[in-house]
Amino acid sequence: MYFNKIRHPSNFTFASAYANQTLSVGAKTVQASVRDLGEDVFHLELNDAKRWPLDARVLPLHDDAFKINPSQYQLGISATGHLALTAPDGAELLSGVASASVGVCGSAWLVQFARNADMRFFGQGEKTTGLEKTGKRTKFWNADVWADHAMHTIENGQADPQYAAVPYLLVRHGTRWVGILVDHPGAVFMDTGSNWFFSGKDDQNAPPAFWFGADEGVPAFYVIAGDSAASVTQRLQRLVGTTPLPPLWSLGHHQCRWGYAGTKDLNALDAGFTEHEFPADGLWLDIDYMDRYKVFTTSPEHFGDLGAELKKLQANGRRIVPILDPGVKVEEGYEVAESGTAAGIFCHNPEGQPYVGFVWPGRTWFPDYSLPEGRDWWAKYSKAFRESGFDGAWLDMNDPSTGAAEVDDMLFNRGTWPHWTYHNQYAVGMAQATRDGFLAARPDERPFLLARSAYTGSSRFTALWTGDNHSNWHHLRTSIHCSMNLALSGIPFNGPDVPGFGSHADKELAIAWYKAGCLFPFMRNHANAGTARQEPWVFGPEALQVIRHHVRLRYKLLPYMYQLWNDQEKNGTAVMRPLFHDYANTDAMELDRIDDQFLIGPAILQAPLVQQGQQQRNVILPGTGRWMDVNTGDFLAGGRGIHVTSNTESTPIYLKEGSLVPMQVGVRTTAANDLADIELHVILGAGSTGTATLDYVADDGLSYGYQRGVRNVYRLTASRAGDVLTLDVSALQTGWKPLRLRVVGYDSASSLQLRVGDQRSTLALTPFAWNFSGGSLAAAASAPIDL
Ligand code: NBV
Repeated sequence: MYFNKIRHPSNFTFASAYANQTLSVGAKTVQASVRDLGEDVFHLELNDAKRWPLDARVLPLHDDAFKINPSQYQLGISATGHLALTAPDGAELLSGVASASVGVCGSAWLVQFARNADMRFFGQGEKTTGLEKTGKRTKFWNADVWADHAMHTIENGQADPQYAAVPYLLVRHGTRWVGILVDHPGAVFMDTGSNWFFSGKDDQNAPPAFWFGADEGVPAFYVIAGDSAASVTQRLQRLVGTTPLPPLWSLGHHQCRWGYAGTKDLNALDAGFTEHEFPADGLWLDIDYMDRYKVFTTSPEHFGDLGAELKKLQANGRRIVPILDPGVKVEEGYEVAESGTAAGIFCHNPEGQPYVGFVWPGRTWFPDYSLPEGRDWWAKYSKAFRESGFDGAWLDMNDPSTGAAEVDDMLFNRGTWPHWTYHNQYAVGMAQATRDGFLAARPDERPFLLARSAYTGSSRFTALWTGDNHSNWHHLRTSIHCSMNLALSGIPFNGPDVPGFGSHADKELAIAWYKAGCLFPFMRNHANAGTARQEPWVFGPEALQVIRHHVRLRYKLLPYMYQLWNDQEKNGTAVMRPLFHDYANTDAMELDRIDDQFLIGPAILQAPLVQQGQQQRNVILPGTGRWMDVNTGDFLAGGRGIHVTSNTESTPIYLKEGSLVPMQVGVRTTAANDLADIELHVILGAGSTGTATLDYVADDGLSYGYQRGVRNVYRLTASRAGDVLTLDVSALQTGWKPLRLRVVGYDSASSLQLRVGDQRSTLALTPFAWNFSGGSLAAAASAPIDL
């Protein structure tokens, strides 16, 4: 696979006429159908059994999810073969390049739209190429990054493609937004105006355009139109499938390292986190926990009584998450290899033999997850793995990584599908099968999986980490826009290795990365074998204090984060997102150029310091409302930029006025939590005239009880007059244990008028100060209220 060459429109023949769902392309024809799915979501597909005999899309997307409103926009092909997306006011939002919008070149196909000066591009899944994707040429092909790219390009964040392929483009056109999801599992290419011609010189003859296409396979794509990035992103997520509500523990802090091998390491970590009063849920095991790297085994050297040893750790609140690699060691007598052979579920090579690659155990065979029976086979082992006591699974090397062996020789569907058909989907099949196994073992427990590779729709089954990054400042900055673009592309549950996998992290970087990363959707400390240790306590007492404080903050904010995951499951709303997701650009404020600030849900804005030695920065406060600076308690007018200085202890964080932020009680020193016992922080400053509302959802954070009504939902509405806060509480659902809450006010709030149903009472708010992020924050709290 060439990563640096993509097909060029010059070699394509373009459609010149369209009638009766048939496009004339040169002397030939292809079938073209446009479907309006509702809610301004469209699907366009071309068919020609000779050119594109294979349709390898195995994971159906939710085409039927858009029945609420009829479309206002229109996607159509004119009689001259011109493809256009038209807005309700008649404006062409996407306009095919004149006489050259849909083209073919043998089995390759390409779609080309005119590119206007006011278009900007985002999304593209997992890339390290910056927040904005304008002027880029790229491929979507799951890479085994450290094996496929040169190390210096990886260290500098220049390696493209990465591990996950999500061929999605989010286009801003003035005040409107369009999402284009290429519905194609093969190697999709895109050019968003790179003007790349020869030796980097501009192609002067080319009309300004952007294009996408693929080398072979049925051409198809979705178009989603709307007035905001948020509404397009929500519909994309509903289309590809929303992320199921994760178990609460998976949102905590995780500790990993290549080298943690068994009970001895796990016990030492458990003791370390306990000793340092540092909350941590997940303790992870890398490849050494296996018996000679054989998947679904454990090493007798590193475990005694596995079940009992795991239970002891679990009793202390730890969850154990080992790695699973798909490659199965070729070895006589190894039960997994023999049963896979007997079931005939290993991928073939072109000679009809099991395909052999090279992973940790040496020669390996690869389960063919494209086969339902291949997935069932893997699910059976995953079930046993879960039953042995492990809590989650970490799915690595699923790009798939085959060492020195050419991946193209790995065929799917009993040798009948060429490699390109399923390469990008391989990780999805593995995740789907593992999840099935976990659910078979514990039908009433939400599984947690973390995968390295992914494709469209994978967030239905697994979270994603962004693979082998480096402990350097560049990767810290990159992690912000990479995670945001993943969320915009339908993979919201993601995060990087903190404070970097390869290279050695030093104290300054570790502190900065923990502060910047403490609210990312997924948070795991992980390091490469041979690098300097990077457990949170190795950087000295000052670093430990700051790092621990921000991890405790993450735990304190878990009830808030949990609301965001409920919203994700229900509505597809992104969790971590760029400012332009929630706020429109203005001429004075180009929010879509801000790549080092982010929102965690609607209420939290973070603007971390991500340059070495940096002590001050500009911060954009978007929107027309005010933001509370958590380090001073000041309510600051939005719609402007401010200059802030910071220090080692703190990171700039702002809470949006008009928010209700549920938090755990007090300072969190362990991973224990209870969503029915919270503080409700009312972010309304003096002089506020608005209201703050939240439908607070609470359940056990682990089971599927919430789907059977075993949960509570309270509608909370707060307002402020002078120094008096008012809070209305009404129960929308009461299927779980009743809520206990303490109301916390700011900016001299001194009393609370509480209305619960018909009952009214007045409570005093007692002043106290707490440390949100390094500074002392003046607040006032009520006594506990039992609902
Ligand atoms: O299993 C070892 C590593 C793992 O620690 C890392 O997180 C994965 O991305 N794994 C890759 C294989 C080795 C890569 C050099």
